[in-house]
Amino acid sequence: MNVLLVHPEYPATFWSFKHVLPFVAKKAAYPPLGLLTVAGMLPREWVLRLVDLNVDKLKDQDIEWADMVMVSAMMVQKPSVLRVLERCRQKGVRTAAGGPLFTSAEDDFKDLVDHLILGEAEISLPPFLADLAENRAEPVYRAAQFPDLTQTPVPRWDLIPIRKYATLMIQSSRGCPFNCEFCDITNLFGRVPRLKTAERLIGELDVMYSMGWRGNIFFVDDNFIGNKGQIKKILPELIAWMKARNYPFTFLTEASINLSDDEELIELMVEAGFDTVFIGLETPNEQSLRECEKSQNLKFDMLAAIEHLQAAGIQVLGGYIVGFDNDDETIFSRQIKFIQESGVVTAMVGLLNALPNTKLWQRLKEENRLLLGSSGDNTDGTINFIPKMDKDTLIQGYRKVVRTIYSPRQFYRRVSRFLEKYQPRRRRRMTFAEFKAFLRSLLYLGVLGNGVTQWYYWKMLVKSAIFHRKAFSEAVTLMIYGYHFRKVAKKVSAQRS
Ligand code: B12
Ligand code: SF4
Repeated sequence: MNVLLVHPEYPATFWSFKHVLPFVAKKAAYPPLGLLTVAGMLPREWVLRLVDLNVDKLKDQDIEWADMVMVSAMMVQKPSVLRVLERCRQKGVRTAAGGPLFTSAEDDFKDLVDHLILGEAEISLPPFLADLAENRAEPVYRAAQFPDLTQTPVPRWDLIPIRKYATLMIQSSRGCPFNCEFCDITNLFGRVPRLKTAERLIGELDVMYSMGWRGNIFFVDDNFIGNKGQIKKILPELIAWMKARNYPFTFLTEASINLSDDEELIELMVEAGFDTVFIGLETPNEQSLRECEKSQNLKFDMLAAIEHLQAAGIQVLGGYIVGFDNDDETIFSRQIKFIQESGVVTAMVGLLNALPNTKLWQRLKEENRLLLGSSGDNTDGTINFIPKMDKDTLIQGYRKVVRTIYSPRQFYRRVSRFLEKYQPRRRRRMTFAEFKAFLRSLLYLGVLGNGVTQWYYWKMLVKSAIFHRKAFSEAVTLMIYGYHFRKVAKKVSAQRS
């Protein structure tokens, strides 16, 4: 059986890092881990090919070759998914699909996909495969429980050209113990974090290492510290592995703010090679934190917590939201101040949107405030419900936040603030690709950039070369990110309401 695995295209969003990729000579920021994992569950005798539309084109011959096309996607990829499904339909090729888009919006795809395999494939895929073998596969398979991750196979990295990606990925757990109103993680993956064993994680790292990968690896957990006790037992083994190989990788992940007062955990993570953590900081408005049930953030002085992590050698990336019912027109300047003072350079600011079947979605539905489906991109400046604040004021205010924090001056100030606080544990070795990125940045930002960006670029290079030499590589990377964020911010500002 010939099976074509297809990963649809991402639009150019905050997270696509599309405008950074030419600097690092990569085609995409992240590989399709879900699809690679599912590939590991398919029968060994099947012939598999994977086309990631963020890296390659999908040719008619690819579809014609396949007996079945399997698609994986999140909501933001929906437009590309629809195009892929239409092409398969025209060629009469059987389709199967899974992943968060299909799991959270099953009804939208009932007539478009032959087999929807919903929830985690460890549970929903085996019955599909068994029925397919007997020629009686059904339209929908749903996972009724959350699987134990010890069943999850090692991703089939051999199916993709890993060097075309900027960062590789690994997953140590699924699920999050918190239950924020707007988040669909607890629907999709539950509130009890399920972890892989240290042995299994090391096995996955061994595969990436033996394939020659050096550089960034993203632990794509919903909350890496969701089960602190377990992860503290795993980290010493990661530390030993990394030390024995002289730190071939740097790790980034997502965690909740209660990392910041756990010295033991911070120390273990930094020692293991974690230098970046994404945290949902959301808002400086305490009523809004209460509204969205982000109780963990209320327990901390968030600015002090961020500073503490930066001083320990962890760069904090932040997620922020405006548009809560408790936000009034002062929220825009408060968010700007909060972001600027924190030195969180990579600040993903979104308008509140209701993802299907979240608690927020249910509440807004009951209040008759839900409008249309979410685009799935929380940074595209659209909103899918009737907000309490006047909608135009909210959208204009949102745009102002994005425009301001990514203006060359404010961005420069934030990078400076970050560098003042950041105490990297070890100097980040510039890889050859990063060195080439640096040379390209000299040309595109330093020589060909416009007057203002050129000025701040050179100012930052000089400043970091003199005062922050240990973090010089980070400073260059952040200036390149700034270029991407400005392009995305410009697109958001130019959109019609
Ligand atoms: C890593 C990640 C990213 C990476 C993407 C990397 C990539 N190339 O995929 C980055 C940082 C770019 C990203 C960005 C965004 N993300 Co994201 N992301 C994740 C995260 C944390 C892990 C995804 C992952 O790799 N999981 C590991 C693999 C093994 O799991 P999986 O893909 O779910 O696959 C399993 C099942 O879904 C299923 N399955 C998957 N595909 C298929 C296919 C078939 C055929 C079958 C049978 C089964 C199947 O089987 C697999 C094994 O069980 C998830 C949360 C999560 N826990 O999944 C959010 C998540 C997918 N992201 C989400 C969102 C909303 C976004 C953003 C819009 C912004 C944001 N809030 O972060 C942006 C949009 C992307 C863009 N470019 O604009 C939502 C999606 C909601 C939805 N219903 O679609 C999630 C669920 C988290 C959340 N609630 O915020 N994200
Ligand atoms: S802490 Fe993060 S992953 Fe957990 S429920 Fe809240 S938003 Fe979702």
